[in-house]
Amino acid sequence: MKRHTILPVLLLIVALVLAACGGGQATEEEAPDQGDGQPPAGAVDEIVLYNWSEYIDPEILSMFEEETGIVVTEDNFSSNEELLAKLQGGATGYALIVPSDYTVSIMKEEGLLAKLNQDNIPNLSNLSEQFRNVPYDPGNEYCVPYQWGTTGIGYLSSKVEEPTSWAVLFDPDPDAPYFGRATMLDDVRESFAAALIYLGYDPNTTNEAELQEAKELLIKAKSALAGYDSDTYEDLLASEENLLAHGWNGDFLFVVEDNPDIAYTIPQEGGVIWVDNICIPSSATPEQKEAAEKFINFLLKPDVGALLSEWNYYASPNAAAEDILGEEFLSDPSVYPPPDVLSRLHYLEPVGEFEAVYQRLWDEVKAATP
Ligand code: N2P
Repeated sequence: MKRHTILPVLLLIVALVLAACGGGQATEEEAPDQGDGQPPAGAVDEIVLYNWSEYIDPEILSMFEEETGIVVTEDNFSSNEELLAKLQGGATGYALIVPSDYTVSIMKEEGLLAKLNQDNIPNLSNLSEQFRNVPYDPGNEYCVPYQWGTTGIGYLSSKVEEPTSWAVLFDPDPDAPYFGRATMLDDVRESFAAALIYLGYDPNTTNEAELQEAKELLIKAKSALAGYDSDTYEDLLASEENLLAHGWNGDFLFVVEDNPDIAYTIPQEGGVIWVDNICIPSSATPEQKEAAEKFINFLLKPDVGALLSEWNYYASPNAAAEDILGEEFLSDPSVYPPPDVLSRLHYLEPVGEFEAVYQRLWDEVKAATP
């Protein structure tokens, strides 16, 4: 073979070997034209992320801006229903949103999500296998799993005995120290799920009689509640204004630093498990979508995925990030529930027409005097 024919063949062999070596390993690929600190001409230089409160390390936004020149600003919601209503109402301007599993299904059905251009998201390969094929979005056609976690009870361990049953909320003892100093999530599906699970019913039930029973229980629980809260309940525990709260695991773990007395548990009857996802609304412009895909690809870098979970104390769907997170994090049972706990957890699912029934009953709960 002549020299000029050998070279391309050699290059091909090197390329094939490199490709083979890279198989199954963590990658940190960059989508086209990323990394020069400047958005390309005609591209947007600012996008809005519509997210749950305190759900991203601000450092991640700064790092992304430094790398791409794109500023990510945040707007916050407190529940899936608030996010859904906002999009259903025709809100524009959001490039990224973070719905939970069951809400992804609803949004897909209602045409509220844009399909991802996976060519712009090569770091998708860093996701763990199980998160490449979630039932509500097989193949990550619309969304990328962001964090996952559980819903249970946080409490001050030196003042309250470990709550082993949801009875602490649904059959509250007026003499208990937490009576009047407890909160429940201001979240229709989560609060109904807690009551339905306590009753031994399916948290996705569409049986009116079961829902009525759950409603009565939620009203009864109000006598022990200081209020409903999904945004500051962990701070109210940390300051010891409250002693017990229904909430999300990572939010409690986040404030252990401020008050080491805070503990988290999932009652014996079970709890909720959820996966939050980062997606692009169909109302995003092509330029916003391109910037949003850059951001999603950035989040999927192993080190960025690790930063996200380290800051949030939520479990990572990113296998490459988990390699960095290390054993201590991965073996924390409050973050990664052990198999016996996992077997008692339920995913929320869309309930179709019944969403309106849940909402009506929830409005009645909120308006009721216990
Ligand atoms: C973060 C809230 C977690 C979202 N503050 C629960 N789906």
